[in-house]
Amino acid sequence: MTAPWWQNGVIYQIYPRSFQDTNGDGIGDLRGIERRLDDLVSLGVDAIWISPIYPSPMVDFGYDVADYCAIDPRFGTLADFDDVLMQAHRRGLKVLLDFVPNHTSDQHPWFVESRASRQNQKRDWYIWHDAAADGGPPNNWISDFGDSAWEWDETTGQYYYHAFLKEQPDLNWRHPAVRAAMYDVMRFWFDRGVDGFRIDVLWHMVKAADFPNNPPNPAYRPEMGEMHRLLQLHSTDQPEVHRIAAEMRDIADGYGARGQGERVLIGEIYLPVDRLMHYYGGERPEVHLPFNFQLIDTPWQARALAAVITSYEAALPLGGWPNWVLGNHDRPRVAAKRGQAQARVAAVLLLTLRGTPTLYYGDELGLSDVMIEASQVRDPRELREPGLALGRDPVRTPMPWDDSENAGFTTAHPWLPLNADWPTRNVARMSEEPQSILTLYRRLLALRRNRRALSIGNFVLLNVDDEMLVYERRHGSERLIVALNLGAQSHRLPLPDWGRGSRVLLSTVADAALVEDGALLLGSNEAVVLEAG
Ligand code: TEU
Ligand code: CA
Repeated sequence: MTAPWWQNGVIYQIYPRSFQDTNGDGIGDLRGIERRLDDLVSLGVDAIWISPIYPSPMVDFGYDVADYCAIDPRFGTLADFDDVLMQAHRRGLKVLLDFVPNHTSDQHPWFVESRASRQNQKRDWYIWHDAAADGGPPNNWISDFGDSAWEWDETTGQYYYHAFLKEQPDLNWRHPAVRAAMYDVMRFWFDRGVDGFRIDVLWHMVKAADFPNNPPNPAYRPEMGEMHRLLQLHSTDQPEVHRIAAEMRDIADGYGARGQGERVLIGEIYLPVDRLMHYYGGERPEVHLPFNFQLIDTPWQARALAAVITSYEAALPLGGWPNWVLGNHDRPRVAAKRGQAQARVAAVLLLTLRGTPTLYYGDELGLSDVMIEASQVRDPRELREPGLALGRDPVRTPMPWDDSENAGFTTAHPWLPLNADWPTRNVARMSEEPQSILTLYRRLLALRRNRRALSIGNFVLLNVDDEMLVYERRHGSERLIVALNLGAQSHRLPLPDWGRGSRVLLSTVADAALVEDGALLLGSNEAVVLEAG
């Protein structure tokens, strides 16, 4: 039996504003993505996920959607999108869109209607509530971007709920008409040929019906950001969300069942593993891949990583397919957190663990967080709670393609500054360098494509100590050993009997790893993939 594409493939996240500009406005666009498809094929990924491209006031850079079934003119037209889709498919690449169902823009016609009067037929499409007895907000819920999650509406004399910005009112998913309208949106894109969706804040979509106060978070420290003052016990992860996820899955599965290609759903869910697992579904299947963000936050130590991997593997429900993420457009980049040497080790980890990896654009260059001057800040998260390093601009900077003007990203002034080292840290240059992290990513992706042990094989933890993490990936007679050195000391690791004669397929460090007398000699900050035989 062959595994479906979303199990053995690798997903690549594109932040479209920052990928490739083609019309000289300093903002990436769909034609830019189309122009770079061959680069993605040569990198070796299988699918692209494009962050939102729908018409939007861009208060949250597209996560405030004003029309779910169109393309923002800054990114192009629906025809441009169809071209991207066709050109991607011609190259064997799948295309995933970002679906933002929890909230719309306050400029969406639905919300314009909803706020027009209490009698409007779309009133209940959003979450309206009377003031508390003292005239204040209905409860203590805090927006993820700080401050009360309730906004007073003068015209109609009620508060509306927004888990994010006040310009992002939450939809009322308990309303059947909302569900029906949003399911039609999914069909609109599926009918055009889209291969799946990454679903924004899936765990936020349903709130406790009686809106009780959230309890205080005992672990809260101010530098975490105000949202963490409370535990989001009643505002997120409610039991009713699972029915919605199952209904979405039904829609996706309908296409596969009709022989129109398997469509995938990926849920953006920040929850502890035990809660996360529920989103695979119970009696009814839910999302194929509930995003697993643990590699982003786990301390970069061998024992901590081993614990995360084994506990996640153990928690997976029967038939649940794992997935791993090292970075995205909201979180610090892996190179910034772990340093350049360990960013290479992280690449090996991401691409040799069991489960679908999602790669964040630029991480294949070892791109780090870019310092943004106060005057250049664009992210509302930073603007609302400045100075806590919560801003996301540093990880959303333009892709450096070559050493021409503005790194080949744009002929205009880029919307965010480029990484200062772009004259050398760029795709063209690093493609020529046999030791670059980009070359490492290419080789890893090629290896993963050629070795089923890596894409769909079993995972067995072989060894863990203070600095070394060693595991086996096995498929049939194909047995690979992956050894990571998370530290700066070199190590000598005796290999299991079956692996004594292993040869090195790939290393993060030139000519360092060695198999000698049945032991592996691993250099400082080195990760290797060995093949037994
Ligand atoms: O992110 C949800 C989310 O959990 C993060 O916003 C998180 O709260 C924040 O980044 C903490 O650092 C999704 C999108 O990925 C994000 O870009 C949007 O701003 C948000 O939803 C609202 O749509
Ligand atoms: Ca542009």
